[in-house]
Amino acid sequence: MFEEEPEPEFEIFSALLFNSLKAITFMFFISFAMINAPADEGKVDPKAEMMITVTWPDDNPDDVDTYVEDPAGNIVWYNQREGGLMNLERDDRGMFKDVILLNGKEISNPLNQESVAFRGLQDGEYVVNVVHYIANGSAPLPVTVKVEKLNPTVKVIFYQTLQLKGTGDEQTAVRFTLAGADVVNVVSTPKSLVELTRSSGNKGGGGASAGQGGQGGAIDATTGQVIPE
Ligand SMILES: [Ca+2]
Ligand SMILES: [Ca+2]
Repeated sequence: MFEEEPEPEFEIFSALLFNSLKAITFMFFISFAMINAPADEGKVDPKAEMMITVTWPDDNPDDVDTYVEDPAGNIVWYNQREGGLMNLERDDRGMFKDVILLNGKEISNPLNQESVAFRGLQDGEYVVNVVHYIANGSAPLPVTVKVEKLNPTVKVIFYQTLQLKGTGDEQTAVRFTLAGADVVNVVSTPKSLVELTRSSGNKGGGGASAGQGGQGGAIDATTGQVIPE
């Protein structure tokens, strides 16, 4: 009979332990849910060191192209989406193919945005150009270019809106030089990258992946069309 005395104490202890475990499990799931929620929304490459974002007004049918050159001379553009440590995440062509299927219904996505992510950084000068590949209206098109260095904290290096003046217009938004952790010499001295991709070597090649008619040859500055070689 007397041996049974310790039991209530043990029961209280085990009940406490069980409740604490429940609480810990609950808190674990809550924190896990909180960690997951923003990650789903942003879809930013978690390994990116730098991000260049080019946007133009929602629902605008114009096609703007982003060209970025790294210090080694690699250029990313719609026909060459990867180069060095850079990656053009998406070639936005205005309204073209901006349609998603939702419950069997076609919904058009108003967004006009292209972005280039850097998986790593290299010392030297980068050049960021935007090209008015296809213009539909007569008015200048406002195109906003944002350059961010993401680590260790987000630092906006450049944020400005340019006016593209029509099909074939190529503008240098910004040139900047990386020197270790520093960003120096942020300027916008024009440098054509379209010309470089169309001339020697023609890194773009056949153009099968892009389907935008980039078959090499020079680009006609007034029409924006590629002149066949
Ligand atoms: Ca484009
Ligand atoms: Ca679009």
